[in-house]
Amino acid sequence: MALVPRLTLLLVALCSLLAPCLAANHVFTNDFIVKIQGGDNELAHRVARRNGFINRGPVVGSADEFHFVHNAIPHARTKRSILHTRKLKADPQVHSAFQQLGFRRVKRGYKPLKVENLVPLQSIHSDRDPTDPYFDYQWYLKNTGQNGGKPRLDLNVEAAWAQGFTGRNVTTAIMDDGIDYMHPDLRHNYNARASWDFSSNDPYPYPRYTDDWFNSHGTRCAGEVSAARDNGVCGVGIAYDSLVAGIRMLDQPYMTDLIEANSMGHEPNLIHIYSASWGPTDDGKTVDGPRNATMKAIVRGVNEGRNGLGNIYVWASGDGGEDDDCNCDGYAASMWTISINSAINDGSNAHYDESCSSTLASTFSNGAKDPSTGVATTDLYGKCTKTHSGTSAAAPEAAGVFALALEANPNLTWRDIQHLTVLTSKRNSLFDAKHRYDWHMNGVGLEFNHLFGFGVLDAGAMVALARDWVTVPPRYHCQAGIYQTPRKISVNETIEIKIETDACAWSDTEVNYLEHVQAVITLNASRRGDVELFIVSPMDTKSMILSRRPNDDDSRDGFTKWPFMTTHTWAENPRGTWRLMARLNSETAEEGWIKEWTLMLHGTREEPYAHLPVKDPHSKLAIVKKAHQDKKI
Ligand SMILES: *[C@@H]1O[C@H](CO)[C@@H](O)[C@H](O)[C@H]1NC(C)=O
Ligand SMILES: *[C@@H]1O[C@H](CO)[C@@H](O)[C@H](O)[C@H]1NC(C)=O
Ligand SMILES: *[C@@H]1O[C@H](CO)[C@@H](O)[C@H](O)[C@H]1NC(C)=O
Ligand SMILES: *[C@@H]1O[C@H](CO)[C@@H](O)[C@H](O)[C@H]1NC(C)=O
Ligand SMILES: *[C@@H]1O[C@H](CO)[C@@H](O)[C@H](O)[C@H]1NC(C)=O
Ligand SMILES: [Ca+2]
Ligand SMILES: [Ca+2]
Repeated sequence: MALVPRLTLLLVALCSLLAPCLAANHVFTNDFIVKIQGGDNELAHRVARRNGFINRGPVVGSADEFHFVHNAIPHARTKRSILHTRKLKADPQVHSAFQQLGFRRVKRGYKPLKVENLVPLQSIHSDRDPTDPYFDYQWYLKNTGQNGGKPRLDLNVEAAWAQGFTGRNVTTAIMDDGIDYMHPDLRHNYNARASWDFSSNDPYPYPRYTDDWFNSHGTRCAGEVSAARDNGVCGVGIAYDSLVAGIRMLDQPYMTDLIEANSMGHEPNLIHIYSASWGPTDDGKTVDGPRNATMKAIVRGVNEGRNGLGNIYVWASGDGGEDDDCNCDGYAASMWTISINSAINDGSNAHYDESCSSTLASTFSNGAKDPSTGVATTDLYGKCTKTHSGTSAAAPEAAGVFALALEANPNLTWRDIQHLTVLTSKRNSLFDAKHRYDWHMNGVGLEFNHLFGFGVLDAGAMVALARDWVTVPPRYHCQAGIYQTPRKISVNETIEIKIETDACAWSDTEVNYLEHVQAVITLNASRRGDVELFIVSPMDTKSMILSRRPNDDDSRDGFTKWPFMTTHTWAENPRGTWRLMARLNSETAEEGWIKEWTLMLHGTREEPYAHLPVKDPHSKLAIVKKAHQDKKI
């Protein structure tokens, strides 16, 4: 498998593109990544001490890079500390020293909703329902139509519990603003060994108090995954016998690459799933993603974490609403994260939902107005809430469902989890409130939607298929083609560029069954936000890889080797002609240039589901297998 070189290539691509966004308004922190010749921790301590620094230890996943801090430098300043850096670099044992930039990462949907006169619910207890007082408010677990919701539009968790799976021995890390680990609904499921506080460098990721309870986000997410059952407190977690770890990393003045990398690489053999409900600012004009060290940590997590099976990174797709596009968020758009959008209790998308072709599936979150349709879960200081919200609330639900699947089959790899998600998510009654994005069928019969990915997670179906699962064949990375002649884009005219590919047939990176597809694109435009991009697969599946972003008025940076990703062509055969379509959607005259398009195909050479038994002839598995059989010969 030619894994390493290709991954490195993508790494370089993503980082070089970030250079432009780092050009303006720098903030420099008191954190340095220092590379030490022949690095060991003892030597690093000595080097740090003789230069007036403290060595905080090795950078996760690196043998010779260390995290240094200096006592005399403020946490954030606008100037580079040239003298300190120069002193370090003059040390004969120091190979390189980089002062860490500070940047913004925001929680998704932390804003508390006003709670007014919650309507008391009718009791819906059946014998097997949990007895927890808030269970009736957890419509996303069991939707009986309470508060105007659609009956059976839920995560179907009771069907997974009924098969005996409750998340035992699976740990989910909540990367956030801390966890109230003394909460009576969480403390018995708290995994202290796998927890850490990167915001203040200690083992206790307890949330910092503020009057407005701003730091309640992580605690609320934790309860969705792992609140205890039948204990008379709050509600119940989706995987109520699983463990949660707290990784506190959002509560310091600025984010750094080091904090993100250390968080995403923390205890990768103790932690199975990492859940993130934050990202670059959702202002509809930011284009940003993981920096160098973080990218390395993610790649290492999926390749080496969980003793080689790969960590599962679950990502909230974003709260920027229809004016943002989650393919401009390098975390959500990554192949190595599972990006989760949300639907509300009637099946429509929430007003804050972003759309993009990299979203894999959806769970549930709060609706626009009715406070009793929020997400009920644990809250700070032993309390409960009914109003957790945003795609923030959606990502931990997915983490909980994946914890159930991992208990059902601990051998699942990070890719198996994505395949299971594709095959068991349901359209149910999800729809676009504004009727812009319909459901479409891809070339092998899988239904997808630009807002919801492959639909809403179904815990019962996922666990059942996980039990029978046979690990998918090896993954290959095929660079299918590269287009490099500048092409002008104008208003009211769609240009089309073609790449014809044999998908690396007869080479050692042949891909016959797709997983992710990336269109790595360099372009500029007089107004970046007016550019719309689509790719069409040889099986005629059209993905919108960039939608119009009215607030993005960039005219300088454009996109530099940005990896736009689509999941919509999953399981298709990639051989044939791929088309890239570009246009500027504007009232006024604009112009732009597509400068480069590299088509990257990721998937398997062998049929991925050949060894799986088909139990239900109407299942998506049956449909895809039949499509694969029909296309053979
Ligand atoms: C990030 O990685 C790229 C490619 O390896 C390198 O050119 C660049 O200098 C790195 N940036 C930092 C800040 O280390
Ligand atoms: C639970 O997980 C630990 C660590 O991954 C493992 O060593 C142990 O065997 C597991 N126990 C069970 C009962 O699966
Ligand atoms: C996991 O893999 C091991 C070794 O390949 C095998 O013995 C075990 O039965 C598998 N467990 C499940 C649940 O598939
Ligand atoms: C975009 O690139 C083209 C070709 O390199 C150049 O002529 C044009 O001035 C650039 N436009 C903008 C808006 O930067
Ligand atoms: C593009 O077409 C729309 C609708 O036909 C029109 O209103 C707009 O003025 C056109 N834009 C330009 C720059 O010609
Ligand atoms: Ca409880
Ligand atoms: Ca966003």
